[in-house]
Amino acid sequence: MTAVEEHATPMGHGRMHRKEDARFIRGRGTYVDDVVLPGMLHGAVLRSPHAHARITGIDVSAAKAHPKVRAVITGQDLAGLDLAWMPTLSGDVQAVLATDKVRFQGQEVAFVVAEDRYSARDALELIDVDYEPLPPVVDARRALEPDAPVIRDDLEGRTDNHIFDWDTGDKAATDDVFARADVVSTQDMLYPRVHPAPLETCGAVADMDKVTGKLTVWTTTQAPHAHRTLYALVAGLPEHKIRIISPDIGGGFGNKVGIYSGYVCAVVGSTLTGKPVKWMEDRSENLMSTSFARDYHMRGEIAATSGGKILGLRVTVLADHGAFNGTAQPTKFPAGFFGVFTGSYDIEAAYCSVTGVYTNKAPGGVAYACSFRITEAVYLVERLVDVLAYDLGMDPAELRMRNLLLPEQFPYRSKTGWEYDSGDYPATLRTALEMAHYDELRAEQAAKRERGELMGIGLAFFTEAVGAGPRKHMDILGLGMADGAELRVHPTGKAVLRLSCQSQGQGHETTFAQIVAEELGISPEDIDVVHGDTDQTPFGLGTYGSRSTPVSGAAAAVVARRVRERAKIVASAMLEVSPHDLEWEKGRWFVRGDREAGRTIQEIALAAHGDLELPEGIEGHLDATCVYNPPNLTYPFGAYVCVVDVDADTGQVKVRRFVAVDDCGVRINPMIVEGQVHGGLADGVGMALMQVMPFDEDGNHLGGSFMDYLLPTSMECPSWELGQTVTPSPHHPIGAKGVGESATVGSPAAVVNAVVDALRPLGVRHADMPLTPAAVWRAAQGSPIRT
Ligand code: MCN
Ligand code: CUN
Repeated sequence: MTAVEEHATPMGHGRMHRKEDARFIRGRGTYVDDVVLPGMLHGAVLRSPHAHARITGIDVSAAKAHPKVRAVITGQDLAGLDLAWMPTLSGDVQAVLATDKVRFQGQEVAFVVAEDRYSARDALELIDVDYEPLPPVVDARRALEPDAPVIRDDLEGRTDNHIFDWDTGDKAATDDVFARADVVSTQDMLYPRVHPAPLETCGAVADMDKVTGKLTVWTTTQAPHAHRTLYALVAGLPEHKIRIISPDIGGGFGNKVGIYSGYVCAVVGSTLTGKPVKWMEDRSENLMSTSFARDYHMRGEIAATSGGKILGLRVTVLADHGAFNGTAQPTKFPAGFFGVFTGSYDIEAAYCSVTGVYTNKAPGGVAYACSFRITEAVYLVERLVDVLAYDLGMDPAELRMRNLLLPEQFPYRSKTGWEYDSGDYPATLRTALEMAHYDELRAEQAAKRERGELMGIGLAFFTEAVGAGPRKHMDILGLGMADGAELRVHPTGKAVLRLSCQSQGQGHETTFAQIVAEELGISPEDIDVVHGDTDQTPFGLGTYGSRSTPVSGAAAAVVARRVRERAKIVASAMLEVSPHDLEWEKGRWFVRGDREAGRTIQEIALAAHGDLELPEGIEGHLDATCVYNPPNLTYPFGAYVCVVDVDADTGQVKVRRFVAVDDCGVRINPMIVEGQVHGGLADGVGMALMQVMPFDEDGNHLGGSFMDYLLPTSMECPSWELGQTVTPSPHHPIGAKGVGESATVGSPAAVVNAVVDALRPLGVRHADMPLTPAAVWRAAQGSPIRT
């Protein structure tokens, strides 16, 4: 048994090595592109070169004449099948293949199915599309101008680019607080458009079996069950004849929540040709056309007393949703969970309004470790607190400490209606400040400033809301946000846990086995986790918004406890005592007062399948199922301290240190949690310093490769210094909160706050991400500084 480190608990929660890594590090994973079926054909997508243009004609005859081409599909062909448009996750519609217009550069226009990938690509060149270019809307602020071109003229009666207005909080009370505040600090800021860019791009292998009528789709999806239901609704296929398999996934980060045109075209291609059809995007296609993240233009105002007591927050947001409103948010939350923008502070009033607009850019918006837009919300409030500290001439740590919620205020109902479940915020911030040696850092900074050197210390304190539902308040396209789990215990006491969520690298095969192991006292090695196959797993909404641990993790614990209760009844028959006289210790039931008289879970499992006369309530095995509908979200939180050195002459930022103290309640596998935090911190450094999806004024996408769209590497990252506090969630069966997105949510603000702090002697109060050397240099030169 090498998989368990010696300091780990032998079973259950602990730093167990990841079970799935045995195949990943040997190159034995099975990703969508590894799926090869007999007679399989290959699809390729023809994409629009224009950001906005009317299609006046498509000639596919030359492509069809290509000797290796089996089918060419256009929007008109799909219209004949009533498949030209598909619903988006936000209840809008999106073109599968364009019929009338193209609305962003890279939009899908035609699909070629050929005998091999190269021929499919070659044939794209043979398709002749007549475009009549239209002026594009690239800047969200342009979208609402009266003379702006109307992007979505496909929608009936549509005369502008407005999608939604949404607000939250109490406007009158907030205005009131602002009217009597000593200080009001205002700051415009942009959270730029970024892309999740997982290592594996998106793709699908669709196989329509005309004999059985069964459609099997191997596909990159974070939510296989939701995809199946959507295929059923969109294509009118019977749901029991659809099987979605999400095999090993090479990173999701939100990129694999939605359904993309290529998936649907692969299904249509397979239906038309009678052969399996594979479609895999290349890197540029992934960066150009699949879900973006952020793109929030925010104006924040923070009101406070001159002594630094924060009174209120007022926020307006212009949200750039691209050409189709495809963001994956629970239906009642068009701006996601941005409503938690009041952050971790005890304030009197808050109000926020968000306006969503169409632009000629790719749709999307769930993506990139966003916790449903909490990344934007945390960035806003944490930047505002620093701006306020700047205006008040106060230390940002002291300002935060003075305003953080106190442990006795939990459960805390925020001014925008969120019920934070648990926390001891001051303790977490203190831990981070101590780990960083904050006072010494400030002294070092003062000495450096004397010498004209730029060193910055940035703080962020974040609160997240993860684990959507409950289903009563949260659904996606009418599907309530709950998750199922099934646990089978074989006669020999080995178990199989079937889950509705799906790992993209988070280590579910390990941690979910650990949850059951802890509950039942079966070794995690003896518990297999099955996920990502709708034919093999119970219904549920999948993995995103760090909801797997809060929802499916709870389901796993509950279903294990059900098995334990069933085992108790069987044990009572075995021991010939009343179930009431039995007591549980990890792995066995024993007779109260007589520790020797007991039966292990393995013995009980065998007996349940054997010839024992089974008592009422047990038919013959211990298996159980459960659907977990969470009573509330879980609210993980954390305190981050970032230290940077800035070279004023080159604008180069070096992240020297990064202290991250996370509280995600009970940690199932501390090593996996730390890995999640490491990844999220790297993401945050990337977004703060280098990542942005740029467009020129014609709507040309300028970030179509990793030469243009920069991702952070180990070179840009310091050796992370992690700490923890543990405040269990009171409503989660094992007290765990989600953590997968925490570090991405909290870290960008810490990095930006550090860089702006470094530039403080130059009078810089704010600078927008990404803080590339050019941006930092310009800010250091004094123009343009955004105040
Ligand atoms: N965990 C734990 N103890 C806790 C909380 C979590 O041991 N208290 C473990 C979990 O059991 C799980 C992992 O940490 O193995 C992450 O759990 P959770 O926070 O529930 O998040 P999800 O599993 O739902 O993962 C989704 C989240 C999201 S939304 C994005 S985006 C992101 C992230 O995970 N995408 C990732 N981390 C990623 N990590 C990898 N490697 N790849 C991605 O695509
Ligand atoms: Cu917001 S990206 Mo993750 O929820 O899959």
